[in-house]
Amino acid sequence: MKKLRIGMLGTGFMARTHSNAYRRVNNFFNLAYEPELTAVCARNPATLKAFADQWGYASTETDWRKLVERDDIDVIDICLPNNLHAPVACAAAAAGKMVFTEKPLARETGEATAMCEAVEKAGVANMVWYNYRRVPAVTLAKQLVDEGRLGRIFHYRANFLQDWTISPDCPQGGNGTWRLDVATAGSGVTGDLLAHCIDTAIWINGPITAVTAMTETFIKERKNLDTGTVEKVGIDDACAFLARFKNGSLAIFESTRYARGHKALYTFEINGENASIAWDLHDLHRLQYFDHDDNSLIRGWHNIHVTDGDQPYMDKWWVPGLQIGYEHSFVHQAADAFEALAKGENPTPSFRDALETTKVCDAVLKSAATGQWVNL
Ligand code: SOE
Repeated sequence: MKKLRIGMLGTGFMARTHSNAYRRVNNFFNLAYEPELTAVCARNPATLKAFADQWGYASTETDWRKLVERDDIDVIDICLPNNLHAPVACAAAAAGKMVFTEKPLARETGEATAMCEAVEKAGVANMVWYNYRRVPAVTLAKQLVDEGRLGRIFHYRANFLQDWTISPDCPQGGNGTWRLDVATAGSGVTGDLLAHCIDTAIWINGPITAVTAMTETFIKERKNLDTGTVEKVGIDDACAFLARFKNGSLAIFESTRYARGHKALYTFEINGENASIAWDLHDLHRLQYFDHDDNSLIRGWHNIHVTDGDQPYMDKWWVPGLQIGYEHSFVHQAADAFEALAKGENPTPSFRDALETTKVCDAVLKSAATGQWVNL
């Protein structure tokens, strides 16, 4: 088995999800590659050591430039705040490393395009961790659409609702709360949450051609933990937009961090002429499916418990009826990436695939700022 030496950047929530995927993937999938946790890099030496010990990284670095230049690393995996994705990815590509990055690809289209050009010029494999594609029920939704079971698609509807920034005392800047600092994050819910919805939507239903959006920043000033001062908030706290797809269907997307009671409620529904599909992250192993061809006496919504070996990824896990969870979507993405590499293909979504999502996010923010429809 060929070793893939991983250089992880970051020690936060996403570094944990990716590290867990690397540690478990070969226990469940037969792959030609085996990741090796070679080094992890972060600025805080105490948390860095604790993370390296807990996850079994063989060495540590406190300067990302050193990690990127090391000869004993094959893959640079970026789990850093969004403003660091472009500089690290471009340097890693120039150093000949494969580059994986947590979503979104970048803060905006200019940076994202530079990242695509860097990996393509260097000829290195690249991937963005849009993990929800690899939730088995979501993969099954794509399979059903690709098989043509829905027929012509009319509607796509998606939400991503949270409630963790309602308090005015929640700061911007700092660990985790960098997501509220526009200079670091690029945008608010649009780049952080709607990016997931847009990635899934494009993957399942094809390109988005036009958007019209509104955004709101409910709390106008917050303390910035990096500077210690109270500063204007530049991110979108909530965003709703309408969209048109190339296939003629219409969409409505909504995201907010002010939906009291909702912690990470990602839902989507697709309505076609023959059938409809609905999915909910809080019940992620179930797919709701309505088929108009069912006998009218028993026609109704099927509540599919996606645990059968015939369903995507499930032959790799337990026995029918026993479900899996959030972390497995990352294990699946790692498995798919290593299978692609073994075939000499680039993993998906590639940087260029993810650039499309960034372009839609930028169009949404532009539309909200101008009050106009924006074509893509
Ligand atoms: C934000 O709270 C967040 O952690 C996102 O950054 C992730 O991408 C999403 O999957 C869950 O919510």
